[in-house]
Amino acid sequence: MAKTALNSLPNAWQDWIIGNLARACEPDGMAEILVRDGQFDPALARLAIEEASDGRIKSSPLALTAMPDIDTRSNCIRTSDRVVDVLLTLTSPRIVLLGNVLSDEEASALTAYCQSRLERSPVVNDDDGTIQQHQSRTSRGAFIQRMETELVGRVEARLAQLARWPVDHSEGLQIQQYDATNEYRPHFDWFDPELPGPRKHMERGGQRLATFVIYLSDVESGGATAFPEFGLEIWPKKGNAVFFQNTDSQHVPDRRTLHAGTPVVRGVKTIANKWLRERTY
Ligand SMILES: O=C(O)CCC(=O)C(=O)O
Repeated sequence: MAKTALNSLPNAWQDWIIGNLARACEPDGMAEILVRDGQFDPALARLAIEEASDGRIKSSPLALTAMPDIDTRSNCIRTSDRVVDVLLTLTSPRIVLLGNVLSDEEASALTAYCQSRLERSPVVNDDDGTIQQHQSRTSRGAFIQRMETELVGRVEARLAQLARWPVDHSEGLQIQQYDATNEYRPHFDWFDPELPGPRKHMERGGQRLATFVIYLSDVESGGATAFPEFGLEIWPKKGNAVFFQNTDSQHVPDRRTLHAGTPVVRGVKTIANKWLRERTY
């Protein structure tokens, strides 16, 4: 078999795979480390391990249906540059509230960076996929390119480690700012594959499997992220983030993930969205 996946990895990682296989390490755990610490594509990681084993192990079907998810086996997660708190977890649908994802300075710097670029936020048109203003979403927003600045790259690498999902399988950050009375009425983040407009957006990168909403500000009153199907409301706190899976493990949209940004009553709410895609985006 041509060892293309294995050979595409840096030599140090190739040696690491071969060494760990020789010590009979568990392939699933190895793949997890390759994705988390090496930032490799999950399918590439599995294939490289399979190639290095000379056919003794096979990629499990799970690798193909892998989902972004957060390791919530303890109350904190050590990423390479920050200790993040696990504040609340829900198993199904999968929702995790995280604390201390961004420092106060990082949240303020991201907000300041985008301030001059904010424009009325759009939604995707169901018929043709164009993005248009709509009364259901009254915030202002701005898109940031992936790795646009050192800070953006640092935050994206941290989110990738938390969700164990490669940076290149995600959209750039989308900043949203809500003044008093602004809101985003109940909606889904997943694209409806039955509708022509959203289907166009799936051509690049596939489905939006999971979402991070990162709170870049505190809000005096109002502005919760609400999940009306099961009565959950999450209050914005600067530096915190909520993560949720938009689909089941087979990437089928989950209607329980209906959610909203409820109207801000007093103060200004600023968030950064990060959508994690099925494939390279
Ligand atoms: O504002 C929020 O809390 C949620 C935002 C949201 O759902 C979105 O921008 O897609």
